[in-house]
Amino acid sequence: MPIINYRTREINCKIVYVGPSLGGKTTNIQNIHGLVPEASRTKLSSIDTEGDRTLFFDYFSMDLEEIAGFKTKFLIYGVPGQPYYRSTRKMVLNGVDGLVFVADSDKSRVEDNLESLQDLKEMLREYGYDYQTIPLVYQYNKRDLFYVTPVEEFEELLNERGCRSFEAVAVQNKGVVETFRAICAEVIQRLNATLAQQYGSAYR
Ligand SMILES: Nc1nc2c(ncn2[C@@H]2O[C@H](COP(=O)(O)OP(=O)(O)OP(=O)(O)O)[C@@H](O)[C@H]2O)c(=O)[nH]1
Ligand SMILES: [Mg+2]
Repeated sequence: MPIINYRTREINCKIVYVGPSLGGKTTNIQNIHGLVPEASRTKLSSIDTEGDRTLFFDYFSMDLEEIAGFKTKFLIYGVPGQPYYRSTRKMVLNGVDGLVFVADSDKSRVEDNLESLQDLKEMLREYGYDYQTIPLVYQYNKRDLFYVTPVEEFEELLNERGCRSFEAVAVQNKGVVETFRAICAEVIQRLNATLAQQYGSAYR
């Protein structure tokens, strides 16, 4: 559920990038951040160890146009993918409105993708969120590698809900915007439904 503040007429929607370590979450977020005009975004905060691994989490926020008279913001987060940082991941998932699962197409990482998805499902359950209905988009990243998991196999292994999915080469900024647009559209759709419910027929 997005945070809707009726007094200040503000809405915050939280989008979280999840997936195995080194799959490309931070790369996606850096690229999106670079595309948003400076005036409508905060700085990107990222804390990495050596070797690109996120130590804490990635975060920035961006302003959207008003929706139904509400100032609307997207808060974009990337979790640390390493198994060791589960408590940070769980904290970041609190209040999530939309998820992007960035899978690593490297053939040798099939198990890591599966483990990461399992871990996500467990954390959502611990919060009482419904994995079957939460807005979710898949990104099959690193399609530039030689030995990749075929898309059909990913669809079967990971995408049991039949969510929208995108192939990507995040280092070349391919598929990054398409993925982001898709999750934004799903989150906005959900938000509109929520507002319509609360305002009834007065809301268009
Ligand atoms: N070949 C290739 N490398 C990529 C691609 N996307 C990201 N990488 C590289 O993969 C490494 C890890 O990328 P990150 O974006 O830091 O991965 P992450 O998912 O944030 O990793 P954690 O923070 O540990 O969870 C970096 O060296 C990237 O340059 C891609 O599409 N193709
Ligand atoms: Mg990272």
